[in-house]
Amino acid sequence: MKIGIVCYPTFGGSGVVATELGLELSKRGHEIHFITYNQPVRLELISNNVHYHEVTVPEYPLFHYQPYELALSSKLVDMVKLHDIEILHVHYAIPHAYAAYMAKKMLQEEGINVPIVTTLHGTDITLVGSHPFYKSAVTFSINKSDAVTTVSQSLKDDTLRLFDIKNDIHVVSNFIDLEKYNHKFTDCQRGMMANDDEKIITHISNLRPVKRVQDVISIFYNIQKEIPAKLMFIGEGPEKEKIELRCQELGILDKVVFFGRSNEIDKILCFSDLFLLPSQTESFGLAALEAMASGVPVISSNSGGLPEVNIHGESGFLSNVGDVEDMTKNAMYILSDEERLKAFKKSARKVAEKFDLHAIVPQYEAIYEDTLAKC
Ligand code: GMT
Repeated sequence: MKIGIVCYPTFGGSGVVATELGLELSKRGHEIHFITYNQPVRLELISNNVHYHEVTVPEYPLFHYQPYELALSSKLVDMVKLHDIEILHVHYAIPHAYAAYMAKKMLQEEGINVPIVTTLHGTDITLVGSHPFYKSAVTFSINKSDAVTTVSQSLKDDTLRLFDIKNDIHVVSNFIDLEKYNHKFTDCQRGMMANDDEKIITHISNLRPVKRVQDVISIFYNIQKEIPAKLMFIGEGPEKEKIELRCQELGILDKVVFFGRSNEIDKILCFSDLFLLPSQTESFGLAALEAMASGVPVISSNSGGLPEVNIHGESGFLSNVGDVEDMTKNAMYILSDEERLKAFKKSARKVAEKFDLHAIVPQYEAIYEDTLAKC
């Protein structure tokens, strides 16, 4: 198939999933066209089956807001015609599903039919999409999609609860390329980051309020009072400065490492002992899955889709949002006994294996085939 993929090209989970999906589909023989405003961060153009088409929005002083949706829908029309793209798969409803629908209508005028598959990723439903300013347009574009998927059962439930949805929603979990995380311990260069007796605790996110990074610091503060430990922060975002200040106030700045945005997440996870994800809401928690695939147990909140990924007592533990005490207790339970830590590492990896991309990518292929046959 010739598939057009629209996504945010950033470090966010939806862009990562869209990119990994496109790359895997290309390995399976499909021709993939990424259409977005920057080259996706995890996209390496190493195959002649993968193409990237940039959407450019010229600055015009008359416009207070530059019309990205318009530029995107125009680009979609042009690329579909130029490359005979058969199906468009848009990741994140806002504004991608809306722009794709406009493109579809324009193409219909020329007798070209291109079905749209929309994958909802989380905040396009829970935080942003359900805002009254966007709700009507989001409802409309979901209902006008030819197929709709969510990355967890929890997100499907939220979508049905928050919007008046007329079409079926397929749950297709996020997935992981397990081979990428098959490192040998000797590759990890743990010694560069910590002493042998120190435990390494990691958090990866875009450091937004929804990630509750202050809870990450509180949990780590409690842990390092009991055992030698270091905290690794990967990501950039609006909470960064507050995090630094709080670490300084608590006198733990020398135990905290800030990596910023990194494309070497697998290398950092390789030497991690525990992953913290105490989010307020999380449709899936791809970062937790990446940690588990690296054999890193997860201490997370039990919000949204996290219980579908982090299995309580197997890959780590779940606690109520904001229950720092319980999260600390669970973290200490795992970290305080070497044999137990080893067992949790092994079982975290085992749980991650259920999300193997080889099992999940064919589910998207089946949806494309059904959608093309139907439309
Ligand atoms: O978590 C973020 O802020 C980024 C966001 C995105 O849209 O890129 O992530 C969402 O999609 C990921 C991939 O499907 C999920 O793993 C994340 O759980 C989800 N984030 C939230 O629901 C907050």
